[in-house]
Amino acid sequence: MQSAITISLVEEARGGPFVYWDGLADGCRRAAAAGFDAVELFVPGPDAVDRAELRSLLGQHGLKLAAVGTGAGWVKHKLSLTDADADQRTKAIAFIKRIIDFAAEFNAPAIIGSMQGRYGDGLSKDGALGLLRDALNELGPCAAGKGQRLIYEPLNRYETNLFNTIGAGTELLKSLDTDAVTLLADLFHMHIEETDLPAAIRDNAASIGHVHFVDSNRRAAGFGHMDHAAIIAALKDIGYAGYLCAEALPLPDSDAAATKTIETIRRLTA
Ligand code: LER
Ligand code: MN
Repeated sequence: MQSAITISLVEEARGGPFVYWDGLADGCRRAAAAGFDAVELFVPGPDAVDRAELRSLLGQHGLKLAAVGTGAGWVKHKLSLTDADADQRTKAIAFIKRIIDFAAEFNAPAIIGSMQGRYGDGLSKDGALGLLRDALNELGPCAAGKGQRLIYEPLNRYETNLFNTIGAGTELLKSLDTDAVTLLADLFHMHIEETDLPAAIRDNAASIGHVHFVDSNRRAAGFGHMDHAAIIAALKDIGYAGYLCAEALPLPDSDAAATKTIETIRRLTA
């Protein structure tokens, strides 16, 4: 397992669960100093990051790019894959395709979280689920064409009413025509929705492609009451070799959140 930490470049998301907020250079420097293997970026859009600058910063600090989040499509532009309006859905798909391409230039996958949307507002549950499947069936092959998977993130009930558990996410993957989509197990969402986190990991072993490694209160792993030892034991059991990425609130500050995360990862993966 490898470690990663989030950098948000989206001003509108301030207050959200990302560790670094002060730009790419600052985030990369601090991530490397704290000992992380990689960074995960939350970008305002596909052209917001200067490719040459990112390549240079990753090289200079010996970091990899773990993944790129697409959530700004929702936060900034209110784009969703399950919008009742077809033009809005077309724009949402185009936005994600361009982030898939950007991330793939750095050998990283894109993540679909809040851009999945929700049903209601003119759409039935079945209608929304059908639209989400159609979108993933279109976007999965785009990612595969670039040598990547596409990461789909089940969210807790307060953020979506589509898929809330890893088991439901696995059923979604099975219903797709593409095998390029994999699941993001975000421990905070799982803490709200799952009956038993280690069991959910073991039961859905083949579906899990990325982990948001965080605590029960969305603070860094070690600052809440989650049993990370049992979770890491389950991830070891399934042979998980992907990232443990800190998508956590910068509390009491970014550096303390980073240090607590890396201590927890090292203690439990040693
Ligand atoms: C995105 O990764 C996520 O988990 C959201 O709940 C954060 O806004
Ligand atoms: Mn997450």
